[in-house]
Amino acid sequence: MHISTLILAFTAAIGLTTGSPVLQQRNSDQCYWASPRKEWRMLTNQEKLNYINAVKCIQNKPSSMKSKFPYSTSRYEDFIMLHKSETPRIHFVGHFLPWHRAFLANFEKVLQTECNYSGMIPYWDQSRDTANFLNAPVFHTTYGFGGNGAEEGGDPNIPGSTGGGCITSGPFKNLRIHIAHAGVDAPNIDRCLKRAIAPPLAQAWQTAKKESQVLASPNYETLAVVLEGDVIFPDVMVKLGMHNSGHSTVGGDMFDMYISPGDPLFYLHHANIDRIWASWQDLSSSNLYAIGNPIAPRQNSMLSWPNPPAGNVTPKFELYSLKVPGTTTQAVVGNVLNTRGRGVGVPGAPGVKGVLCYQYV
Ligand SMILES: [Cu+2]
Repeated sequence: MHISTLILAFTAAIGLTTGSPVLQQRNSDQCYWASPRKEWRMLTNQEKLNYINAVKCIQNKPSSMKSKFPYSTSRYEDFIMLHKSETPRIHFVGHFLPWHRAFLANFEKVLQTECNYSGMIPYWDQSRDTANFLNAPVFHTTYGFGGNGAEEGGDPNIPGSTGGGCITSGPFKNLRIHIAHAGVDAPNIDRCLKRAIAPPLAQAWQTAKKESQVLASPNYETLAVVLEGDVIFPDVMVKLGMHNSGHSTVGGDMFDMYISPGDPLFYLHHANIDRIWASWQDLSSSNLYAIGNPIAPRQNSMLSWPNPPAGNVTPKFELYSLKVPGTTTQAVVGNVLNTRGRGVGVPGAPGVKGVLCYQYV
């Protein structure tokens, strides 16, 4: 076959030819072109401002979850409350990764539908900044999220941390957060956003080597624990993990397991964790829909989920409080296992289809 014939056949097959029968036969709910989620420094300055402005936009929109979260004062705080209220049920569990993937997808959808944002959530690969961590592009005062907290000698719980006070620069320096640190029903407070940046921790944990160790995990059960991190494990590699350590490198609000989505960097860090999971999923067809590990938290002592369900997470497992954007259906794990799986049935889970259509670039 001549090369141009091949190209023609190919464009027809993927539905690029206008009006091609192939295109018409397709279910428009499927994921033909996965939207790119880019690393922060890959965005143009204008794209960076568009994202920052979209986040500021939802910070200035009233809560639409007041009946559920009376202490939420904005659309942005709805997400802090959603995360805070679910914290005991979504960390150190088999569904940690899919819950946070769905949470980010919902946040992204709200930016797009309620604030006319046309991009995607960016990710922050901290390993690109370890040589000069305090000057990472994400900390830029105009084209970033501002820098460290005021110098208070760092956080005594985070080795090598600096700052610790309210952030003093950038678009979020005047942000007020009204969600209390502890207690799901704790009344409103009025406070700033804090950071206690810890460059040595980033140098030790946020590295390409750590990422490749995570990607070498033989199954989901290992991958999920190594990526999240868990203090109950003696192996230091597992203990902190790229997820937990990435919260600790920023410190302040990001160091608080309950209300860390108060720092906009939460979403960029979690997109990076999601990227690493997606990279692992892409390594083999059996990885793509792999899921497991217990529903109950591994650390019952520090989290209060009384009588958690027994058994392991499956594609049918419900993601508490998260609905698929644009539907009234409760999301299940299977909806979000494949980032490019919109409209595609999930193996082993009749009736469950993917809802996502993005990829990391
Ligand atoms: Cu979380």
